Amino acid sequence: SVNSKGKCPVMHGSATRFSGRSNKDWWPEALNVGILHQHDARSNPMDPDFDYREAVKALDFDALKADLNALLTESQPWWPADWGHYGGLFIRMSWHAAGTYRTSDGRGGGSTGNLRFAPLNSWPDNGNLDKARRLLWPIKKKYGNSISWADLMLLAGTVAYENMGLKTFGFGFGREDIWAPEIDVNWGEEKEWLAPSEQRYGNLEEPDTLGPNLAAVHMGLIYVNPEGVNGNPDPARTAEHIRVTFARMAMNDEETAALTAGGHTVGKAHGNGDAGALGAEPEGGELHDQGFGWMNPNADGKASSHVTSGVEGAWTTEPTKFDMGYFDMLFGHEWELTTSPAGAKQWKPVNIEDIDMPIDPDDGKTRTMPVMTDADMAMKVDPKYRAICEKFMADEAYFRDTFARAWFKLTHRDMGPKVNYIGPDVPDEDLIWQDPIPAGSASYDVDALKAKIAATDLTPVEMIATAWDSARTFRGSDKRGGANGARIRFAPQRSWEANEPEQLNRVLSVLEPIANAAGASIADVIVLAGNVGIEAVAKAGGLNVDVPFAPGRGDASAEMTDAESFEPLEPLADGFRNFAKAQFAGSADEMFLDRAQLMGLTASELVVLLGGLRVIGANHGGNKHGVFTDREGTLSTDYFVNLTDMGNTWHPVGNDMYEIRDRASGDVKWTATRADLVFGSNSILRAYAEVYAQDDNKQKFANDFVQAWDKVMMADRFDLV
Ligand code: HEB
Repeated sequence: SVNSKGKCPVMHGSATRFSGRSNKDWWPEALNVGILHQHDARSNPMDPDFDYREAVKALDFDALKADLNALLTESQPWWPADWGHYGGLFIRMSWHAAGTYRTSDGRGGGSTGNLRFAPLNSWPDNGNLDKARRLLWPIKKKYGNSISWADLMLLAGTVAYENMGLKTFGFGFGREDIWAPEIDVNWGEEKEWLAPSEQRYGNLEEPDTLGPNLAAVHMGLIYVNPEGVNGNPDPARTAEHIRVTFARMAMNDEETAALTAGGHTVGKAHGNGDAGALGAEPEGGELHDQGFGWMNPNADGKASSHVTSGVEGAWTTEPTKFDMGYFDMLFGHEWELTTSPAGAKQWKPVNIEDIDMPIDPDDGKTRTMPVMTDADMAMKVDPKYRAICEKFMADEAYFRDTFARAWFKLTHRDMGPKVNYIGPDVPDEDLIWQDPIPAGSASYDVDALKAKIAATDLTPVEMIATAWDSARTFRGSDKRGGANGARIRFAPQRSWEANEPEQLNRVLSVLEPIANAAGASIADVIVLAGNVGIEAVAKAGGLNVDVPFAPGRGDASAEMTDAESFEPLEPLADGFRNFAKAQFAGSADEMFLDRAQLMGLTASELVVLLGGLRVIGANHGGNKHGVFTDREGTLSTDYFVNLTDMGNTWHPVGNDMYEIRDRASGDVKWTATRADLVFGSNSILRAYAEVYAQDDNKQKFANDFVQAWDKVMMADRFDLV
């Protein structure tokens, strides 16, 4: 084993393979500040000026698609294709790449190429998808930097569908690869693959009690257990779990039924053998396995010997065609429980005509038994899914269109606005889940507008807070939210407690007429007013700053806004404004870090912004926690100077609140929350706080603050890149 020190002649002076005990082992409660510093220039092998979005524009799209189409039917001896066609396998890869997306935090999804890395490359549910990537490798190799793995993995399934007879809704390129697994995604707490579902539900009988941010019923699964809840077949119960897990991926009942039916219209399940005999998953394999996992010692070079999920069989009579065969099979037969050769619980038809049976994947002749998983049976047994399937059966064109749209949404949901899609197959139609924003004017007089804003009776804090609230919803995970579109004017954002609705109404009532008169968008004016506020408070501190501004944001309308889909973007806490909607015991600092990561900030950006916003007085509702200064309203380094001053002492006073007292007199000078004191207690964050407390860094502080502010204001300006 790799941990047997005795065998190794090299002294383990460095932490190469086993690292000894890590800080995380010694201090499991410490914040994982490293989530702010992933995917940096040193892990990325591309040249510093490499821009994937530019590179992919130069791709020969037709040639790539022609090569993919050819590959689909070029069966390789090391992984023979079912019926000589890899379509099903590629589609399952695309679906599993995209299907980790969850609306709650926007994390997961197919836009990063993370299926190449652990844990996803080795999740039990992703069995044999390593084969799909190795099949694609010659194409990746050939087209090189102009096609990312992330794009290729989603394109492969999409081309497969076209090849099998579906008119797809389109395809957008533009997903840039990461080079190491993400460390910010919580995939669950369990210590064992496929641990019983109870471990992630408050109450397994109530599927919405699935843990926050999770969208699968087991550790290591994309959605539900194909054999039933905890492996106990019961389609009605499975249906309830499908509903919750798919909703967490932004899919409604109709999209869910379309995806399940359209997904299993092609391909087959693999369980014709001993699942227990399979070798290690890719990440756990031997050196000489070369990252190839789940080796099947009983493989005899036949497709029909593959073992993946353990479920065995095809769902339709012609599994290499996109047709209505899934419905014919499911609704045209009665089904009974059976067990696959690998021991999986599955359903088989009570009676079936020979001619309706799928043929053997190798010999193309022998008839085989079709299959339904418990999840497929759910489509028939659950009354809502059943009604939807009946509608599909009565109207094939409707089914095809609904499926094509749901597939497009599945594979593009985490790419952000439509301006991020590249290539010839980008559909024209705007879709509500893309959070559409019309282009705004960039040709108005910015300086004149600034002067008008400055002449209003709005205070700097009102302007700064409103700009911040408008921009801070941005999350890099799925590129949603942000100031563009000025959706802060609409439900649900207008009434979020985090946005101080009364103050917001007043600020908007002043800014809206100014925007209209100038021909600028309200979205632009909200940000510009924030900049006016920042320049005012900097000037008050004798600091010289010029806050950059790029006009051209647009204003969305309420009709372009799916209010419900914005609910997960509500800030339940915002450490930058020392706000928490409710008391989340002991976790204000964690929520702060999470928000900073979603906003795409580095640790030093987080620190400089926080310290500046505190002394400006931008706290929610004007609360005074953490306002470590006696000249509130002035941009200064006072927050850091006072945070690090040993003339003070720090005292918990209950409810996660603290007092900062003068060490000599004992007088209370300030109050604070965990979202303040973490910057003095966490050794990494403190190191940055010290930088900004230094006497020589006052101007650096101002510059860095403005730069970080601008980064937040610009985070969603995909229209400019
Ligand atoms: Fe699926 C396959 C389950 C959904 C697509 N799936 C499969 C399998 C299973 C399942 C178990 C088998 C695997 C092997 O190989 O063995 N799914 C499932 C579930 C669900 C699903 C439970 C939930 C409901 N799918 C889905 C979706 C899609 C799909 C949504 C798309 C859209 N799948 C699929 C495919 C396949 C599968 C295509 C085939 C693969 C091959 O052929 O290889």
